[in-house]
Amino acid sequence: MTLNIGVIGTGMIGQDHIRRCHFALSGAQIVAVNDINPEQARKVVQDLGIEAEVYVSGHELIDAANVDAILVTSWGPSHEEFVLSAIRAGKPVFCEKPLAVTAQGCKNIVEAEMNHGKRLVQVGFMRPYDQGYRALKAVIDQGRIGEPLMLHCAHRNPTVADTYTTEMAIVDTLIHEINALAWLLDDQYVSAQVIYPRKSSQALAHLKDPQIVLLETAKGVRIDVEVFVNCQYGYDIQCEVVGEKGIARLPEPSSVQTRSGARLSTDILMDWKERFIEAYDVELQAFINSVAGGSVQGPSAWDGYTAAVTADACIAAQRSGLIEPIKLPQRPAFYG
Ligand code: NAD
Ligand code: ISE
Repeated sequence: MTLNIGVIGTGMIGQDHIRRCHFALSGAQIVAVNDINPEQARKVVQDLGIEAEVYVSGHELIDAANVDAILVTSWGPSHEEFVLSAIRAGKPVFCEKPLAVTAQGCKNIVEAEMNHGKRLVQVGFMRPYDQGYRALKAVIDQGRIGEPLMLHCAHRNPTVADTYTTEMAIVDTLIHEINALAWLLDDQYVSAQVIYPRKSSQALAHLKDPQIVLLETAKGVRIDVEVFVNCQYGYDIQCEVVGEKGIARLPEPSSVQTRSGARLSTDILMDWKERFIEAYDVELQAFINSVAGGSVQGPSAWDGYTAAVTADACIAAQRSGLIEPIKLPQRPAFYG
């Protein structure tokens, strides 16, 4: 059976997910799209050559009889209303990060889903689907480096848009580490601190860049994440786990090594879409398969909620300069 998907938000990642669900993955097709800018939605449908109906309202798309499942790839502030609407319609929904822009918004979704009585929501945290992160987790889980003690991580973008703010370093960028590192360590955060190194001259006046976020976990692991979104040289994700008996590093993306002109070199990717292209494929194929199998799995609304609570503490730490506590509520049995 083919899953009929409706997509809300036809910007950068919306277009990429439409292409992958319709052409690259199996078991699904895109039958409906919506964007607050309908011209853009029409153009995307035309450019990709797909036969999808363009809806002027995201809510009408959700309620359409031929739409079995929804992808929410619109701007973050609109996610909550569309996910709640999908839950009301009883339809599975894959929502790009962030699940909602406030912890309360995520909580509203958790409560609606629990009231519905069955999981419907998967959040677009793709790093747990990345081969490199999975291999790193296997090394940790097999005890090959002993108990993890410290993590040194970096999330670097070459540049960002002028609209990118100091808080977005947390809610747009660090949010991936917040989710992935808790999963990697099977641990949860208890405190956060943010410190600001010397500011890069490449960053706009309003933006503090780079930033170092220090997280502490319940087991006492100390994590430093450098968020540097004007690093110029590439899109670079680093993660080194220091254990009691050894060190494990996230593998670099595979790339041809060249020896030429007295240099040994490999290219560094510039685009996040390329860096995690396989992980996006695997996460969305998993969503399609789990919907077909009758139960949504993968990163849950609860994971979206706890990431938002952690992000709130990081933003408080950005503003206070202090170590801020992170109080995560008990995971309900509903979320396993
Ligand atoms: P974008 O600005 O390129 O696209 C967003 C689209 O949503 C735009 O076309 C906009 O017109 C549309 N939109 C906004 N409000 C809407 C509404 N109320 N109803 C319908 N459409 C609306 O942004 P993007 O880079 O594609 O990001 C979209 C979302 O995906 C963001 O939440 C972002 O954080 C997330 N994202 C996730 C990843 C990842 O690695 N998982 C990567 C990029 C973006
Ligand atoms: C973007 O919004 C993402 O989610 C990418 O995965 C991320 O790494 C990038 O830095 C963000 O801008």
